[in-house]
Amino acid sequence: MSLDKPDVLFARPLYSYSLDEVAGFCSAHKLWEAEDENVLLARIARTCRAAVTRAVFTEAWMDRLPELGIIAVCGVGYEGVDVEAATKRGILVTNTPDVLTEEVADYGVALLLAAARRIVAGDRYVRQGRWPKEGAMAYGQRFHGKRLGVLGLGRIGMAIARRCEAFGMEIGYHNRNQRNDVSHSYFEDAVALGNWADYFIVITPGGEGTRHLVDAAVMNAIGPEGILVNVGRGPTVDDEALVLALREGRLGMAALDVFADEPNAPEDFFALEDKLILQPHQASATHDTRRAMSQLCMDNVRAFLDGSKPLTLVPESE
Ligand code: A2R
Repeated sequence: MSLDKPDVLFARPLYSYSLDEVAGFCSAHKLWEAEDENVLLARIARTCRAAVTRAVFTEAWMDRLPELGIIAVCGVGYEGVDVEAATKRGILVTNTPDVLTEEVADYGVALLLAAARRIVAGDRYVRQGRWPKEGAMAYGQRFHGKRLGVLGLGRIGMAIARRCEAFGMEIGYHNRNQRNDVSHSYFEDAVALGNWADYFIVITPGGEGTRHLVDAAVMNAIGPEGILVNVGRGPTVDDEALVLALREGRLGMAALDVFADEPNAPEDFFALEDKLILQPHQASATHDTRRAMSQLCMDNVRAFLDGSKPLTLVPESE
């Protein structure tokens, strides 16, 4: 420990510029830079009460840090931290909800619009010199006025729905629980929602509860004119089923910002140029929002170290 600064373990970097800006109050120990992870963990075992990560924090790390009292996740999804295991050890878990909601919603709508109106395909068409040779590009699909199915009508899902209502779209959704504060149509499962919807956006959390929730049956339900967008978590969509559904024309188009094995995307996706838009997980990636996420993450750490209740505990830690 440095003289007056508390030790904090950073399992993963915060977003690049932000460590000095938001973590100046602590003595930062960067696990990803350590020559030997075990040596670093042993050195701070008696003094480290707080840890920061972007997604994953293993039980092995928890075991190596017996004084740990908080794991602060920089992001809204925290399926990479076993909260039950943390709670058993008396460790609180926080995430960074709300500060990224509007950003992710903007991006989700942008992907849907880009797919429907063939904006990425259009860029390629001009660059490849196809316009003068082949004439007008194949038409896209109307966006405004369509039916949008939202899988996961939570904070971000609601922000997407608000935007799409402004486009004159009708909103339907599926959650495990029907909301009593909205008038949007509720569907009992993802297939029923897919059958109703023209376009379908996935914004559920990750973890076992949502793994392959969007399978071949849901893709068939969305249909040959339909568009599937995933801005939630990669494993929620069954990749192999998606490749087949797009190849066979059972699903019209898809746009993905998240993947099961990031930063790798399945090679089978690459050949599906005109039917599939691929993005490197950047729905919350603006300077403003990444700074706000980093700040909130460190505000949680600071509150804990000051003896106060962290600002945004995950529900299971409350
Ligand atoms: O199921 P409910 O009633 O708890 O509603 C939540 C829904 N949800 C699900 N819907 C269907 N099947 C499931 N197995 C399932 N699990 C959860 O997803 C809720 O409406 C929504 C999640 O909303 P929030 O908790 O408000 O999260 P937020 O901030 O909108 O972020 C969603 C996800 C993150 O977890 C990251 O993975 C990603 O967006 O960035």
